[in-house]
Amino acid sequence: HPAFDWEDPLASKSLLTEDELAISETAERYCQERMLPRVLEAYRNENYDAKILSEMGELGLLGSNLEGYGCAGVSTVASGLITRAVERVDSGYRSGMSVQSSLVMGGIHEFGTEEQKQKFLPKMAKGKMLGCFGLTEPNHGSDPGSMETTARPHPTKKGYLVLNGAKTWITNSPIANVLMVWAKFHETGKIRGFLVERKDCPAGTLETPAIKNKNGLRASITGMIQMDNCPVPEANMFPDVEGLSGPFTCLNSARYGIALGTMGALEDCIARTRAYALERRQFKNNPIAKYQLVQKKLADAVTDAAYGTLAAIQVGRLKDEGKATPEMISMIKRQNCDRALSNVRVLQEVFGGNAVSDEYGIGRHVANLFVTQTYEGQSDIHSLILGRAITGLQAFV
Ligand code: TGC
Ligand code: FAD
Repeated sequence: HPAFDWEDPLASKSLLTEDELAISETAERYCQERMLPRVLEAYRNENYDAKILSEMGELGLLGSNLEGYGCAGVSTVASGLITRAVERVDSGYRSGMSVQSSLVMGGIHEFGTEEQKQKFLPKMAKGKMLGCFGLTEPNHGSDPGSMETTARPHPTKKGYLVLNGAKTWITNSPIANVLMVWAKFHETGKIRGFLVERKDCPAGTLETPAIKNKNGLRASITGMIQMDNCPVPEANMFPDVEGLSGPFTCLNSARYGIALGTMGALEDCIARTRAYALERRQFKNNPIAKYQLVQKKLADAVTDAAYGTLAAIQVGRLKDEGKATPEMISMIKRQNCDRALSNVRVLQEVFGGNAVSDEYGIGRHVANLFVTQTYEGQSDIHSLILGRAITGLQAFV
């Protein structure tokens, strides 16, 4: 009978097409050869190298599942295999890519006018123009529907609106050329989406200070968006979408990417732990991998990585057939983030004191995976989304 493969225990590769396998290999090669050597320095010094996005653009990895406008048009599963390859190196690098690809390019592709698509997407696909997604505010995170940011007519300039308000914890905001900002529209009080171009904002109307000294996701760059009568042309507003379905549609894609992405981080921790446990010897010169308690930790982690991967592939297939529901995406985002975090916290124990050294990489993944469990809907919020779908009763308020 066939041999058991601890790196792909339930043969998930057998569910992939030849194209998907080739895309996954290209992404894994780039990430291991080009990204991995940079991550330790980036994480230590909180130093995000924006060149990474242009390198990914060269390889066609940005906005990869979008059709046209210089994008590759691959399957949802293939785009998830890219996020998995990136997150195997670091969740922060995956964050920078998810925001560019799923949230900003995905939003423009879904809701933009033809002119907006032509203007932004080809440059963004090459990583020559960088984007960020501003939904969360200092007083409104899990409940973005209560946001305070407003869009009102410009006091003097015809055809322009002004944005006022603040967004916080925004990945890529300090380096973004185009900022997708969600704000309440003056006439209706409904949430609308705006594409703010930094180059067109007069001094003092737009500030994007970095949030420094993070204790997770240090290889990504995070900041605020502060808008004080920030002008934006009416032509830069999404024409038809209003309400939370705009930002949440973008989030469906990004949350899918996180579900498969976090499996990459978990798999990297499994590989590192296995290698360490086979090498490290304690008590009668035995490798600690020989001890049952260590083996159980690996068995749990390998099982959760395999289950999480299969579930994400299934939801990706359904998404491409138009049969995925947002609740399915909540389920895999919540489960995969929770299981990845819970397992890596346990695997960390196998490294003993060495877990405390950043050279071993495991502590970095633990800190990062806490963030993945928190952003794009904290896990308890996804529990409530699922609970509402199961019972028909709303628990948020
Ligand atoms: P609710 O009544 O549930 O819905 C309001 C409107 O939105 C629609 N909708 C969706 N549409 C598409 N996809 C989804 N997943 C959708 N979920 C909801 C819904 O149909 C309705 O439409 P309409 O036309 O009837 O108005 O709204 P609520 O205010 O009760 O929402 C509650 C809750 C908890 C579900 C929601 O607010 C939530 O998910 N909160 C979590 C917030 C969140 O995820 N923030 C993410 C910020 S971005 C980010 O974190 C990026 S990190 C990126 C990185 O670095 O990788
Ligand atoms: P809160 O909403 O204050 O929640 C705090 C706790 O209370 C959570 O555990 C939550 O589950 C719980 N809670 C809240 N309401 C309920 C309830 N009704 N019932 C039960 N429990 C509840 N946002 C963006 O818009 N764009 C980005 O690019 C972005 N990038 C980010 C990058 C990083 C590094 C981080 C840390 C965050 C980022 N975020 C971004 C913000 C992120 O989406 C929010 O942090 C997240 O949605 C949670 O909101 P909050 O931090 O305000 O927590």
